[in-house]
Amino acid sequence: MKTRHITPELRKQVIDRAVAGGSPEAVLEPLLADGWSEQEAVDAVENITREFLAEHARANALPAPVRVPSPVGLNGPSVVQAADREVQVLANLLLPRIVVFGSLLSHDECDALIEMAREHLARSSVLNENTGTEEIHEARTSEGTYFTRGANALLQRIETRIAALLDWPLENGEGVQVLRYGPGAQYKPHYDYFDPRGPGMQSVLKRGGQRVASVVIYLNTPRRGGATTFPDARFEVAAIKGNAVFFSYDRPHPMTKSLHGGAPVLEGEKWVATKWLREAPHV
Ligand code: PD2
Ligand code: ZN
Repeated sequence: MKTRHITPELRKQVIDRAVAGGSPEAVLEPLLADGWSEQEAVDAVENITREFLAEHARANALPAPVRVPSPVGLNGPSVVQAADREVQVLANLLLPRIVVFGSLLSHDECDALIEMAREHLARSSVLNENTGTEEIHEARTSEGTYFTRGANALLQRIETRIAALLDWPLENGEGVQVLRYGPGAQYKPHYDYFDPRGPGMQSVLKRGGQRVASVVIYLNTPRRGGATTFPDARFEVAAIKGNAVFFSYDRPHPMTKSLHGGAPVLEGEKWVATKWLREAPHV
């Protein structure tokens, strides 16, 4: 779409009004008074605010925000159609951005994923951001395995469903990781994005850019413990078979408040499937 050229003076008027907290009408007014159509003015204000936020972020040494999956708005539908399945929206938080989904997978699908993963489990590793290599670490005491995207019909169906639910391209998803936490096992609070300053990160980022969102799907209901915690929000999501927690982070920075962990399993075991979404196609 071709956008109409804006003079620096008009641009400044729009920014000043937006920064002063003006209403949408007040922010559009200088453009409308200059003879712009409403659609031209709305498009221009969107562009100006995006550029202004990016400039502000650069000036304050913050990474600029990027687009992230945004599955549901506030007070929207309680049930959404995600390709072949109806999924419930159980909770919705803006900061950190979290959506809790009910019944993303059927119980049979959960059982099938566990059986697929069981024979391939190995102690989970953590990415060393200095070297870019995976290492065993006491912060993550689960066992897990990773399936390439589209590895079989079940994964294809689940990945298609998640892509529809999040309205995010299937190709931008990493493969599914299945984790098993035995009694006492946990995943201490961490961020899922990659620290772009890490010297080993360039090769990771080359394959689809940053991670921008995560979906953790509960494949069973542990008898006690094993919630997914968000310490900055003092919030936790109970692990219930078939349900899932989605969270997004629009830049690799703690200001997203996306710090999260898997609390220790106190009784029984806990199985999850994690899907990470990248900015661009993950190869
Ligand atoms: O198992 C969890 O609840 C959990 C918590 C934090 C999983 C992950 N992170 C992850 O797979 O990144
Ligand atoms: Zn995580």
